[in-house]
Parts: sequence; structure tokens; C-alpha cells
Amino acid sequence: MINVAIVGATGMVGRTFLKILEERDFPIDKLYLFASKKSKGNKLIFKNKEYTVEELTEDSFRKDIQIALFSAGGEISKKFAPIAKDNGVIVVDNSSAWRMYEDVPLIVPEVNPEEIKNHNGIIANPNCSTIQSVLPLKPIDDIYGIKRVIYSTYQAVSGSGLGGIKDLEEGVKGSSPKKYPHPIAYNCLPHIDVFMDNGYTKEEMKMINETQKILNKKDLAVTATTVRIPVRYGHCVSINIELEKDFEINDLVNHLMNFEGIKIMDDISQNIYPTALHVEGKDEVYIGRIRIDYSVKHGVNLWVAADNIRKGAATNTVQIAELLVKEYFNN
Ligand code: 11C
Repeated sequence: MINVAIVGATGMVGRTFLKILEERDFPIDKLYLFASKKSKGNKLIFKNKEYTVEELTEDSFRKDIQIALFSAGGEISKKFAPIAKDNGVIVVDNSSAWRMYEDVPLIVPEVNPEEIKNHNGIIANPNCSTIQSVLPLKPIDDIYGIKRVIYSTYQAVSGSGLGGIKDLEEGVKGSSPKKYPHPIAYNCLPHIDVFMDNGYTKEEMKMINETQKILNKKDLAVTATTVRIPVRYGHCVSINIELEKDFEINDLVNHLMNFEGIKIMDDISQNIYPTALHVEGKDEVYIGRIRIDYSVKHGVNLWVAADNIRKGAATNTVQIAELLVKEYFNN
């Protein structure tokens, strides 16, 4: 049994950690909940027991904690993950703070679980839209080789936290946006996170860099356009892939179907394909609209949908913690 801490316990992902740890019966002995000063004293329920949220301080990790799941933003992770690590705690971090560091594994358990062995006390959970995208890319790359990837995303407002949901809900009633630079109600914005010097958004660069790191293909050609759309939960990604080798579309579908964590929903004769609403509350990555791209020699198009708060954040983080249990705590 493991002593676990959750940092950012009262946030949207923090609360989902609790649900998923309970659903998956994670072997917890002691549970510590940390958050900012303003959430100190809040009560949260885990397995029918009430826990009191403590303020996160530099002394928080002096307790007997083995694994800490962080989801409190990059600044908190930058400051507190090293403190946790120095106290012998293994951190699984959901922020973008550590993802691109060489000695920090960036893990999607179905794709690169072997990376768990290379950690130095901090393991990073990828960006939500990256996680759901690399699941189908992995078996396709293993079998046919991937030459180039073009991502176009359709991302839910919950990806921006409660402020995004509020902008949508208040926006449909006519209020001006507070989180986004333009109304998100009845609109779509080709702008997620900040713009970088190269003209891409940070979200687009995360998808590019993280895909290359997770697939261990530093030079893979990847490009992305990321778009915020007015749905609450569930990110969708249109993925165009150019392959090295020729393929039979039915074989490719079978390979995807047999890959852990993927569910195929693809019957256009019955209007069956995954939607954002369909994937809300689910842990798998759903794929439909699988079709040949006739404009290149070996091309395929996929439509990939997943719950951004579950598989895109909390579920994947808990799955990484499960890998840690298997690797280091299974006695
Ligand atoms: C969004 N993907 O939908 C972002 C949220 O790097 O973990 C997650 C940001 C991250 O806005």
C-alpha cells in the first residue's frame, strides 16, 4: 500500500484524480490532499471517508509520502516538484513545466511504458490533445512507419479550466468573455495558450514537441493547428498521417482496434463516429472516420476523440502511478 499526495486537490483535475483512484482501486494507505491557502480546510471525500485539504508548503513533503500527483499549474510544479523529489517522493506532474527535460520521462502508458525506468524523481504527463493523438500513432508507426503528421484540433473549453467553462456558459447568455480574447459562445478560436515567436501557439508547439518525444522520433515531421470550440468536455483531433509503406485500410483498422486504450466507432452507414459528448466521462480514446487520404502516396485520415480531463489528464496520470506501483512498490 502506498502513501499518496495530491497537489491541486480542489481543482478540476485534482478532484478527478480522486474519482479515478477510487474507481481503479489504487492501493492507497495514507492520502494527503494539498492545495493553495484559500482552499485550506476544504473537505473532500475519498472512498466514503472525509479528508481535509492542507495548505501546500515547503514542509508538506516531510511526511511519509511515496507518490505525489501534481495538477496545480506549471509555477507550483516548478517550485514544489523538486522539493518533493528531495524528500524522496516520486512526482507525476500534469503541468507542462518538466515535459521537455531530457531526464524527465513523458509517458502515455499504452505507448511508452518502458520510459518509467528512466525517471529521476519526476515523471511528466503529456498535454491532453497530445495523449489522445499518440495512441493511434503508435501502432501505425510500429507497423507502417510514419513520415508526416498534420493535427487539426477541436478543443473543449474545460481545457482552460473553470474560466473557460464560465466564458462559454455566460457567453451564451450574452456576457463578454473574460478568459478568451473573443467570445467562445457560437464561435471557434484558432488560438489555444499564448502565441510564440514562430507564429504557432504554445499548444501547437506542445503537440509537435511532445509527439516527437513520446514516439522517440526527434525528426518526425509534425504540424498542428489547435482550435478552441464551444463544447464543455471532450477534445477532438483530426489527424492526417503520411505513412512510409503501403497499407490495407481494413488491416490498419484492425491494428488500431487491437491496441490497448483505443475504441473504434466507425460506421458511416449508421452515422456512427465519436463526438465530444460521447466521450465525456470515458477513459478510452475513440476513433472514427478512418479513411484513405488519396492526395498522397500512403495517407490516412483519422478522427480521434477523448475526455480531456480523464484520459487527457487525470486517468493518464493515475495510469503512470500504476506503472510506478508495478515497477517499484509491488512486494
Ligand atoms: C487546453 N490542452 O485544452 C490544454 C490544457 O499543457 O497540460 C492542458 C495544458 C497542458 O487548453
